[in-house]
Amino acid sequence: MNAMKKSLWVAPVLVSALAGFGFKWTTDKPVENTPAVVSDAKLPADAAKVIQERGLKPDDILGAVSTFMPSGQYDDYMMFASGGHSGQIFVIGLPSMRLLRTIAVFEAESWQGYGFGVKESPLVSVPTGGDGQKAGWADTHHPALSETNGDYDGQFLFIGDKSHGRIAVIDLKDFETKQFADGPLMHNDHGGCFVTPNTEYVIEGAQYSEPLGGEYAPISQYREKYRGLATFWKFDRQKGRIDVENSFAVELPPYWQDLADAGKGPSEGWAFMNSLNTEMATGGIEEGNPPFEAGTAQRDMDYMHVFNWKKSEELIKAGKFETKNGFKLITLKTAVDEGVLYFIPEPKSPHGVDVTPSGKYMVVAGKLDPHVTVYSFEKMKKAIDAKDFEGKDDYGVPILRFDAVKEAQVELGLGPLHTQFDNQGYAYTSLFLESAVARWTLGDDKYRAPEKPWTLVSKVPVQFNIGHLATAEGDTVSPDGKHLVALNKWSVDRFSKLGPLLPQNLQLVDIGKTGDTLKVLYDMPMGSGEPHYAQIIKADKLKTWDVYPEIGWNTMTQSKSDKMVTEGKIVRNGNHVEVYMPLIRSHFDPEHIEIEQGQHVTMYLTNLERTIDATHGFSIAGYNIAASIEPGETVTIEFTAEKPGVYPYYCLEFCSALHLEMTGYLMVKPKK
Ligand code: K7E
Ligand code: CUA
Repeated sequence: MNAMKKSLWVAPVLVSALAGFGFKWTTDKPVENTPAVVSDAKLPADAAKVIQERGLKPDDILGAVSTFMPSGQYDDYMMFASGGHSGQIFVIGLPSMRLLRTIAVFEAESWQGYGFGVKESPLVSVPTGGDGQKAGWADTHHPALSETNGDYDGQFLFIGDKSHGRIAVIDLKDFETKQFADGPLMHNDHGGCFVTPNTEYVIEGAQYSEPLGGEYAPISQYREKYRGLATFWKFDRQKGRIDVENSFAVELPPYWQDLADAGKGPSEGWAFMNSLNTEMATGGIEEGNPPFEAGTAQRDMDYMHVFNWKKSEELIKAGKFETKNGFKLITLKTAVDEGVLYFIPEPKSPHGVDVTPSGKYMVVAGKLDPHVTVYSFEKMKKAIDAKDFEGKDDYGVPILRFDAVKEAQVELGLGPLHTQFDNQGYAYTSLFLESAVARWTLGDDKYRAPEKPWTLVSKVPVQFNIGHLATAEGDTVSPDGKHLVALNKWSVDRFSKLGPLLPQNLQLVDIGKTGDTLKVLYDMPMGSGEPHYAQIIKADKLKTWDVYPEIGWNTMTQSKSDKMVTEGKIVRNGNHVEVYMPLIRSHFDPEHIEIEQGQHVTMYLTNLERTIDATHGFSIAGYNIAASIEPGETVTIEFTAEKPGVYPYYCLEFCSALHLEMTGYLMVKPKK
């Protein structure tokens, strides 16, 4: 195609695309007019040149203008994506797909001064003073924003660590991690975390069954000694912390519990959790057994676990629990006897379970089944009340009849995993094997798509092998539609050559229109960790602080610290040296700290700045200390001065023209 012809179609598309975004034209000629329209519109001539040189197609231009944010303009939505085995959380603006921040969660991160000596943090794994020790790692999968009445409220964020079975709590006032809740019964989790509609509980499902509480049992005793688990972490919103004392777990058969979702609306008070490996395969290819991948895929059906968590809560209040490793545990027997646990057959090697916005239906995707299966909560409830069971599993858990509770099955394609929703009556399911997103219609009354209910409407290919997907507020009671992000596992050939380890590819998909109109707008390489799930919140719901409310702020108590000073001082008390140090552009006070080898040092550093973004850093290289002290913050650093010598300390953030001069000396006199 020659350049002239290209500009013939490029120009009107660009014009209409721009017009759709409220672009004001300076030309008085009709915009459809002709190839010359681009220059008539006083677009820089260079823009048309770029379009031609790159051979941009209409959809490319639409993608570009849809996602471009001029400097200083804010994104409408914020996406919180898990970091996979980077252990962190990524904050991404939508529609620009700009990475705005990483939140250090489970792993040390020196820019945030996280894990390198600052005491105001749940992460204390990197010792200071010595040669340092390896920080731990984590595998974050599912972030969960706090909810009020089933809608994101923008206050807190939780995330699960699959590798250690932990949940972290992040306060969205300052985007800092405040707490790890580490369950004492299991070494791993996966189906976590998901919150109940008013964030009463953060739900965490275990994955790989094991003897509870860290006990030992040979694999030959799998059926008797190994167990699954669901943990309900009680959240104290006032304190902004998980209340471990009032949390509890439910003992489960040794199936591999997977993702969960909390009921809402009519299903509030209930929770739904998938499982796989109801075969109870124990692997061991080296001994001639079928490998896990085959052993776990023999049965056509696994079991959705249906929990009545409100009733479980009552059992806890009534004392009907055991205590194991100091943690409240509802035994499997109690769960069955008291009617807080039911099973529902679900095909086949299920992965995601997602409750529709109305709370009436649960959508399950089976990795090895081309359908999604939709269950009706009303039918479940009826079957439970009528004790309409097809039987019990080996552990006595009643199994509801599939046909009695199924509402619909929709054939979508290969390898369906996860489902999200919009405000037009559509559901979106990721198809891993097919590398596509399927749009299909809900037969729900909350939102109604124009097409027939429970039917596949369209698919859009994505690049490649999509895991989760996230739509704007798409797992709440009131999704926003507009944006969908496909979190693709493989990027293959999408980006420049980067060596054998490739980034994931996060693709923004326009879902704003009905019907067969899905379009990929933008590719965002994520070159740091592997996002699994993400949640997208309307940006104006976040009420984040610009600077800490008062000078001398303790970020763990979220209140003023009594350690803040405006003038530096050193207090010596025998072997203990306390340094009170204010920071302001561009000096530390004091600039000399003289101590003796072996003395114990506690430093209280306060950033006196009230200016937005006037962050200072503090580092002592030889002592493995790195802090970030944001405006108003007071941090505590503690170490024993084991190594003699002279250690310059300096500010890590380029805070002013004289930032290089923001320095001082720690002088550690050798012991005689
Ligand atoms: Cu499907 Cu951990 Cu939610 Cu990965 S999980 S994709
Ligand atoms: Cu303070 Cu650089």
